[in-house]
Amino acid sequence: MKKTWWKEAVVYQIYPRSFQDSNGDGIGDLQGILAKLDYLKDLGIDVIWLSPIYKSPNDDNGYDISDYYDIMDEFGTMEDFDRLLAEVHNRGMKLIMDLVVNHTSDEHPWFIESRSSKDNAKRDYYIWRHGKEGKEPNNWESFFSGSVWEYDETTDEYYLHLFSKKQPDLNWENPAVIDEIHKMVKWWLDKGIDGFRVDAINHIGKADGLPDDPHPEENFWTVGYRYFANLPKVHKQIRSLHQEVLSRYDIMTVGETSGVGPTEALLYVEEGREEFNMVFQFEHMSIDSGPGGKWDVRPWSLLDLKSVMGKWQKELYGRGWNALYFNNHDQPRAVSRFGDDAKYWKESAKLLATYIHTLCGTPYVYQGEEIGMTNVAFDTIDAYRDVEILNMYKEKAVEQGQDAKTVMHSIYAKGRDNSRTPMQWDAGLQAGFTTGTPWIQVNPNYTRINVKQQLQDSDSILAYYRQLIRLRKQHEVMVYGDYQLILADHPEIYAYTRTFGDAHLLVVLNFFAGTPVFQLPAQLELRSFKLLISNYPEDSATNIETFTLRPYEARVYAYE
Ligand code: TEU
Ligand code: CA
Repeated sequence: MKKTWWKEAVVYQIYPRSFQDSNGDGIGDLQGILAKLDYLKDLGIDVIWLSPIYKSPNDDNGYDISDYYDIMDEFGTMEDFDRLLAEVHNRGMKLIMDLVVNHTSDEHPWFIESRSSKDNAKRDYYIWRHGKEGKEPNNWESFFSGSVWEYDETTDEYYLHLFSKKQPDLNWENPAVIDEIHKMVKWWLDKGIDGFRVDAINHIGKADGLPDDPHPEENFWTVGYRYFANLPKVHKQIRSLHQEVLSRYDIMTVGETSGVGPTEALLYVEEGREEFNMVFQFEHMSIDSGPGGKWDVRPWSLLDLKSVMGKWQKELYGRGWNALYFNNHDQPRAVSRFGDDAKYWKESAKLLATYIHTLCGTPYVYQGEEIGMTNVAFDTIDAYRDVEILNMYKEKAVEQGQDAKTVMHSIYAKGRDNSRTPMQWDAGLQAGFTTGTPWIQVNPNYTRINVKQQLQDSDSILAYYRQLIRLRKQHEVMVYGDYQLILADHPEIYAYTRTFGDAHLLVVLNFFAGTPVFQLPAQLELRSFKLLISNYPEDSATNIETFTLRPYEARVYAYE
């Protein structure tokens, strides 16, 4: 197995809008991030991933770009960025940007020109079609509710947008678009950034002819979705970007590719494919969703998590590489979703972190997860900001007349704003995020959950993350070790070993509030063992053959 820096790294994702405001306008910014670099260095972070900071009208908080070559006004200037990059490098850390090229903002000059007339040079930078019998060109559904088509009066045609109507999809069949993207990516890499997280890249290829989905009544995620997700044609474009640009730099790349299983993911990440180093898959993010998708909230089972993640660990081992995460700006907070953000808040936050950091792959820490930030439940829809939430609420509660309380509960469980409330730095005004009025309300539990309090508590979640990350640097078996599941059928205990040469780890995780008894399988022989980390005080009487686990208890042993 080839050893590289991006396999050994821990990545920290910053959602700049909610991280730290330096000028009191209630919006996070680059100077705010600069002020927190030592905090990240002290945590042990190697790579920082910035969600988009380019010029944007912020319909989707930066994922709608209107100028790839400049910084959005709210976040500061290009000089601020250059200084931030230099200071990140001065601390021995790296910085990767979010590359959003499936679509632009409708306020990008390319789109303004494209929509101006049917015969202008940039018309085919985007995907325009005539209506069909006075309706949209086909029946595909947008991720942000409604049709993927928006009618444009000027030229009496529709343009395609998989996301919001202010995010028109670029036409990746057009060589001029590909040239523009390659040029822009090279420009940023020549500035010295260390790679990219590549947004929604699995959607850049659409089915030839843009055909109707013949079964719109069926499950969107298995039928319609397949007309614009992970089509074979996307690999040609990604490989071209790799060969023409990415391959010329010592960088890391992580593609965002929802809808793939490990076999399909290998088409993106297998060594030799010359596409991405790793991808964010979503299979473990749907174990609590029904056939209706993310808003169809269902209970999840540990056996599902074991089978999904076990597949990824086994199939990519030695062939590709996993990106390991439970949290990001699109997902609800894991401690509320898969842990217990009430009685066993601290224990379960540490348990979930232990899991992500002891699998084989690169762990991603999303801002606030390192202090156990939780979901939020605002009283009214007016407190929410996310375009996906607002569109869904309008479609379900207003237009379809679904029960508003039920819709709000699905937002409380799965809404993206759960992870977009301001970072909780201290128990002071607005959690120390801003001296002004935050663009979105702070989670009221900031007085109890904040960085300042946890920096002073050696038993805090923050201290535990620092310890976990440090362990990773001391034990390469945590990075490169082969994953072997044990106790496969246990409904509460998730246990596995990691092996790399003669280094071994035994990881034992109790994912619930019960007190199950761990039985070491007969085939496992531990001549000697040492507890490396746990979220409980060490039980000195431990008989490694069998011991009772405490609620949400995590133990990691090194053994021979
Ligand atoms: O998310 C894209 C994304 O999540 C889809 O690829 C996925 O298939 C769908 O949501 C179902 O899970 C990225 C960004 O992370 C997100 O914040 C943006 O809103 C979106 O792209 C558009 O840029
Ligand atoms: Ca600001």
